[in-house]
Amino acid sequence: MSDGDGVYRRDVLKASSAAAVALGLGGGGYISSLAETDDEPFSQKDPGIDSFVGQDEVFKSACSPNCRGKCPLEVHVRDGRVRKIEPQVPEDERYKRACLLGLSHTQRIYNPTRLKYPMKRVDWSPDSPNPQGRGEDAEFERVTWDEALDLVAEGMTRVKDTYSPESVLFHAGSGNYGINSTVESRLANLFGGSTPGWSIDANVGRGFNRITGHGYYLPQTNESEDWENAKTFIAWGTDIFSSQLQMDASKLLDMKEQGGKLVVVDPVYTTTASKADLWLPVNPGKDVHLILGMMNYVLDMGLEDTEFLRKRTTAPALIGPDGTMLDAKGVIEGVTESKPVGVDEQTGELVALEPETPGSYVLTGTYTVDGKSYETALSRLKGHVADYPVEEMAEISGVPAKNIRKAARWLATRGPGGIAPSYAIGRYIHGHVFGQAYAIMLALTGDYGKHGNVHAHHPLGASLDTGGWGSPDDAPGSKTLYFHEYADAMLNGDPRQIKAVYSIESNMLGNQFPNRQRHLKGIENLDMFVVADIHHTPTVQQADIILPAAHWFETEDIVSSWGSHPHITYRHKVQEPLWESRDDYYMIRDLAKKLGFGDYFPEEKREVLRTMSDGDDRFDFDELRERGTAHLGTPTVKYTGEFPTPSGRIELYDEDAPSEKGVDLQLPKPIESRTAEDYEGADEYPLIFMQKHGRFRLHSQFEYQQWIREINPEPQLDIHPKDAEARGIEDDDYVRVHNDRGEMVVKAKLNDAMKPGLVNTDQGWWTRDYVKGHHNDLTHDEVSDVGKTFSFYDVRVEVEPAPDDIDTSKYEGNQPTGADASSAGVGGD
Ligand SMILES: Nc1nc2c(c(=O)[nH]1)N[C@H]1C(S)=C(S)[C@@H](COP(=O)(O)OP(=O)(O)OC[C@H]3O[C@@H](n4cnc5c(=O)[nH]c(N)nc54)[C@H](O)[C@@H]3O)O[C@H]1N2
Ligand SMILES: Nc1nc2c(c(=O)[nH]1)N[C@H]1C(S)=C(S)[C@@H](COP(=O)(O)OP(=O)(O)OC[C@H]3O[C@@H](n4cnc5c(=O)[nH]c(N)nc54)[C@H](O)[C@@H]3O)O[C@H]1N2
Ligand code: SF4
Ligand SMILES: [Mo]
Repeated sequence: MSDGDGVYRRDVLKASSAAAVALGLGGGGYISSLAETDDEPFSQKDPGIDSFVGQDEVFKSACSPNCRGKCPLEVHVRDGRVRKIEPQVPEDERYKRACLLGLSHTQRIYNPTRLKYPMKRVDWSPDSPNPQGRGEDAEFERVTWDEALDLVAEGMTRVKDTYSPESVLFHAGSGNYGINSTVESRLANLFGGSTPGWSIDANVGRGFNRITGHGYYLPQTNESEDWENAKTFIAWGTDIFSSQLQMDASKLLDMKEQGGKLVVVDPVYTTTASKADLWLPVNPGKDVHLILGMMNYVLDMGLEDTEFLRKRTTAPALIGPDGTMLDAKGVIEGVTESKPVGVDEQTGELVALEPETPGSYVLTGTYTVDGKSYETALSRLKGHVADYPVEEMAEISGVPAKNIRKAARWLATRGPGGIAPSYAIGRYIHGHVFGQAYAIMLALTGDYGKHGNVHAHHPLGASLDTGGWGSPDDAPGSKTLYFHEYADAMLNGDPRQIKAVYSIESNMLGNQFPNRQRHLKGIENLDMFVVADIHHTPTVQQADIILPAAHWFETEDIVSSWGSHPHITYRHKVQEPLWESRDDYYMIRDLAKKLGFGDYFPEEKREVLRTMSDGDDRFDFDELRERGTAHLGTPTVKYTGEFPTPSGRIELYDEDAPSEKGVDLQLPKPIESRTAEDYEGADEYPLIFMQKHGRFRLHSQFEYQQWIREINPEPQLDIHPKDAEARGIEDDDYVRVHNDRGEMVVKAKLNDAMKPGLVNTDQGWWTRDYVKGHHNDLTHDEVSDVGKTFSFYDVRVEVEPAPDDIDTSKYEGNQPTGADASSAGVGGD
């Protein structure tokens, strides 16, 4: 039953208005500590196991951190309090989902780390920023919303007048997939500020794009409901059962039940590897060697899909001695546009290669045209991969030769399938070369455009098309600043000086950015740092102005399912924002008013949601509100048409390829940085350090969740027993992990699933969770010319027993919340 407001009421016995929820109704350990009332403490019984049947108001909402879930939820409210969360059945029922994190929002919404009031650093003002007052010991005082936004507007205007409008950066992270980052961009465009470009997760996709025209983040792939049709699924550097656990992982099991083979390429024996038919334990950073070995085998054995190569790739295209492709324009009469040229097998004549056109084109060989010798792109590729024989690649990659052959044979001969890389390979600095290489490998095996094909470990999902709402026609517009440019922009004015930052949905100094100390220095150079967040994160602690954002259940929104299922979800407001927190929309609207752009932001957010929806003809706004989700009709099978490349075909040979570190990349060649054996610092820092995306947190969100802490109480360093023994380290010892940038102290966990030489600490922990330091004190912010992506895992460290005098008292005794949750007092209590 619906009340017409999209809110479902199931047998409401105790009808209670959601709006009536406020402090002190109920209570609980958390809320009573925050409520500043003398209400009776809430029953200590876990609210999750209460019986609710027939007593709840049920609201439709969504969980939306940057995982691949974006799970539609049903939120149960009783007596004015959120009691229980359940998965909501979306339009396509096969995508019903939710993990423990999403089901634990009862703990998040009443958590003591929530920010409660707008705050100002006591020694900061727009004309006297006192940057030295920032940091761990910064003190804050409560201000009204009006005062806070006045100060922000004044700070922005000052920076605009003193430097330029672009010196104000409107930053957004990946904390929430509602509309508010678009709302923030609208203000940025009106103001003429800087807006963020992503230098995270983009590496592999960039390489893939050079060959197929698709991809920036991971390229599109068939919807996961189709994965069961794969005959061979190579999960390449992805622990799907940890990082896509909510839904897509189960599709691998469906595939196995249908007889498909699961191959896992990972230096770690992960949960996903434990389900594999074949595990290839590659050495970190050697993926390009490995895939070149596989290509070598496929071409050597003649297993390539010749029909596909002729119809959809540039395999038959003639390449000249100087590396340029022969152009049909000027060579073949009547052709007026640039096109690659092939040779007809039957007639021996030159033909222009049209997209999506089969023909009896010659695939290999050398031809003379106008006295010059040309060879086909496939011949070039064959010649190239001949330099990467299987046995040699086995030696380098650490994968037995027979298993390299087996994986390649399965992929090439068992029918449709594919390679599903993750972002991990892109966390090595030249990871784009892998993107280039596997795009070509899947062209050899003909794995594009069919049921059962796979190109990434998650599909792209469905996003609301916000039209041009983020950039009004009459706005001066904004300038992109890539994440990897932030530190230099703040410190050195390169490529332009940044002096103020307004940040939403990001924990940039607590997890998002590598080389934390350098970014902290950058922040020191700002005149104003404004952070809006739900929780008191390490980034919030560095702010001059703190703006408390509403929890997701306290906002109305439309949630896109980036990287996930094919629906968008309507988020109904379950309760009013607690304390003085606010939906970011209203903060930005009021700030816009103070900056003179008030007319551009309607009073009510729903009006904006409606306007955006009206511009997207794939769904109806009112139906979406009523139903909760809308399937946007994305096609299940991808890559069925012409490729968006100059030739309309997959370009096996990249004529205009960039070169990097002196290596030209017309065809994929391994380039390494810190994983190379001869890397300069390899002796001093012999271990590769990664920070896996573990199942216990979503980046740094849910760090404070008590249920999770009970099973995963503190950060740890996964280290192979041999590496530990060589350093005199035993299980559960505290260790110092260090390199030339910084250090951290964590508990060691001996783990023989790790490849020796590789250590790991799951990302997502806040500074307060470490005994000392932070994982991003060890990472660097270098990017490659082509990949332009932070290489979080291309990092070397050394590990030693921690000094005797470290203070580990926060983890002594049985403290399920682990680190000192109660010290998060800045929220205003
Ligand atoms: N639970 C949970 N899920 C998440 C996230 C989260 O924080 N928590 N984050 C989300 C986001 S934004 C992202 S980008 C994705 C990330 O998801 P992934 O990209 O899958 O995650 P990673 O943890 O970086 O790495 C996956 C695997 O790569 C392996 N690996 C490391 N080095 C190498 C190598 O050199 N070669 C190969 N072949 N494998 C290697 C690791 O051992 C690991 O098992 O996950 C998303 N999902
Ligand atoms: N060392 C290392 N660092 C990494 C990675 C790694 O592999 N290794 N992975 C990187 C990757 S792939 C990614 S995608 C990034 C993710 O980095 P971030 O984008 O910073 O992601 P989160 O940690 O989820 O932080 C989001 C913040 O937004 C807040 N938030 C949530 N909803 C809202 C809202 O509605 N309004 C406001 N104002 N705030 C809100 C949350 O409370 C949280 O503090 O981290 C990167 N950092
Ligand atoms: S954290 Fe991700 S997988 Fe878990 S419930 Fe939320 S959206 Fe779904
Ligand atoms: Mo990510």
